[in-house]
Amino acid sequence: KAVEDAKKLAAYAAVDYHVKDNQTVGIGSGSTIIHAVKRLAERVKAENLNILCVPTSSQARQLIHDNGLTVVDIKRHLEIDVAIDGADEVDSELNLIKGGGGCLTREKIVASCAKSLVVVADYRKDSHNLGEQWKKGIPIEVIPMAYGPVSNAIENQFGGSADLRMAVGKVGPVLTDNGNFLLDWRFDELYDWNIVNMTIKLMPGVVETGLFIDMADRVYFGMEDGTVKTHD
Ligand code: DER
Repeated sequence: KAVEDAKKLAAYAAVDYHVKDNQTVGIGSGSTIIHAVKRLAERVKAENLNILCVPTSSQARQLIHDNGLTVVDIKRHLEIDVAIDGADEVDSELNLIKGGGGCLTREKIVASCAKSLVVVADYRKDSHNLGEQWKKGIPIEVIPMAYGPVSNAIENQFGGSADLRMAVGKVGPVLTDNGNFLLDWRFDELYDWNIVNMTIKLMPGVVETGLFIDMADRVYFGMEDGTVKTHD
């Protein structure tokens, strides 16, 4: 309950502060964003706002549609005013681990096209260093054929273990919206995440990493005591 309330607090604060009339808004994936979309729909209705929404996943597309908001395709809306998204963990430099929901590639694409990226999260994501609270590793999207070589390359270069993400509702590995596999790399020491991100990105077969380095402009944390903490 406390966590859900915290997600809602962060989401409402972000939408109320950042969304203005006649904007194109990138909509992230996960559970916190659900509150943001509900708040956005409330404001659109109450204030008769003209808002276009760019989804970052099939979940986001459905969420936008189910809330009566307008879905648009990024290829015709390259200028995104603000992207609002969740995160699995945030460090003191606003580096993010994303991809717990498996949507990191489209999330990063939309975020890269946005004038600003605003993250909404509950207090469990507020860390000093990556890995303090998020123990499921850094998600990496790979083309299916490459999951073995990439897992090997990461483990040989950086240690830890990079494991294929298996589906729950279906036998076999998770398939992303792009038809790819996901590795979750559980690292066991701290690194210069910018170097790690660039190194892994260059490994043949890697589509995208869940390391969002120097991308977030502001994070809204919903706190346990009912306050909202922002970090720029
Ligand atoms: O997968 C992602 O990056 C999502 O943004 C997700 O991890 C955030 O999840 P939550 O809002 O359900 O915590």
